[in-house]
Amino acid sequence: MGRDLCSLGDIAPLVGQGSGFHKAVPEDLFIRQGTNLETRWEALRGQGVRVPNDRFFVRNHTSTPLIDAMDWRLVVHGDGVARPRAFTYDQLRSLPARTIEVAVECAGNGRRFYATQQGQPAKGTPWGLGGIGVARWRGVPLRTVLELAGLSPAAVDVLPVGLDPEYAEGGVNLGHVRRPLPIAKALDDVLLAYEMNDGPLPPDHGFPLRLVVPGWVGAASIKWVGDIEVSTRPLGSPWSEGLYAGPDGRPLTHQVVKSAFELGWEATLAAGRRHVLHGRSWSGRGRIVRVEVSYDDGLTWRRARLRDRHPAWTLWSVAWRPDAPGAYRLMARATDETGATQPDLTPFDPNGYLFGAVVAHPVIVT
Ligand SMILES: Nc1nc2c(c(=O)[nH]1)N[C@H]1C(S)=C(S)[C@@H](COP(=O)(O)O)O[C@H]1N2
Ligand SMILES: [Mo]
Repeated sequence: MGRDLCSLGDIAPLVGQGSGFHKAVPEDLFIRQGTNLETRWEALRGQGVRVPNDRFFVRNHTSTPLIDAMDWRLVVHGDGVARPRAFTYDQLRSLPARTIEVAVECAGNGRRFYATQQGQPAKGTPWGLGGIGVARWRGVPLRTVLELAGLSPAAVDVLPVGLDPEYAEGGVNLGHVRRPLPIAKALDDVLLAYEMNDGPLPPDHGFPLRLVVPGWVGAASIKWVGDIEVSTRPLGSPWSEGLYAGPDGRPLTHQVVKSAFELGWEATLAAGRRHVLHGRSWSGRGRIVRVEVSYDDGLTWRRARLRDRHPAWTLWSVAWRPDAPGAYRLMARATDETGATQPDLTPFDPNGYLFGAVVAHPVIVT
């Protein structure tokens, strides 16, 4: 596995705030979800397209490792490359760079609504809608690195492995976080990122290097990558079989269409006043073309004004003047360029992945 070149013994997991994060975890920016941090949607109000690093969600299977970039290597090996080799941090940074602005979103984003809206709890982290962020990522195309290692035309799968501690579930050690990527996607638009929002990748987001796999479930975007196996035979891993697989057993790929209001849960609004509400909608399959909003539990819908149609997500706004005090439920429903629209119900998934139904966001009018 090339472990001689990137010894795990050199990596001291750093425990910040007692829970394995490196960044500060202020209550007004994050909701703690075990080893993960969910971004509060009210913390995105007034932000641009990109989510600042200090409020970007974190999904850690274990804890954030602190890695010395100078000791670190990216090892590319396997029967799918003719010239297995190790890259230093500086070598990677000197290769032609690419910059993309795309989302990383957890497959389980919205999981808790299987329970709260559909009455069927799914197992796993009960994310609201804050398991997503958009950043500017800069790095080397995975394709470049594979080609430098002498990629074989017979290669079918690529397996990036994380250097964070091994992950155990139900008493079973599943090893290091890793997930195979089909060669077609690996050669298409996958980035090996060393920068996030114009600075070095922060420890919690994969320093010194992570994959960014556009449009796909976040689990594909392996952080703290130290090793990439290239294979001429299909590869498997717990993160593609069972974990992050659909009810049909196939590894999850694209994300679904979702929408969220930049408002706190049960936010308070004054009656008899005009409010401009803001929100965002996104899809793993392309741009958002339409967003509609309902204030009457889905009886009537009106178009939202699309303010920034960024390919990663669309920022929108709507005006609302609630006349009477009371409890209301705001709904937003988006359609992407493939014609996919958010449904009223998401077919149940016992693992709680890909919840795409319209979310009813409670607000209190006083
Ligand atoms: N090595 C490693 N990579 C990982 C993970 C992890 O725990 N370890 N979590 C994955 C999951 S499930 C998601 S959703 C994204 C989250 O990326 P972020 O923490 O930068 O937001 O990282 C992915 N890459
Ligand atoms: Mo995830």
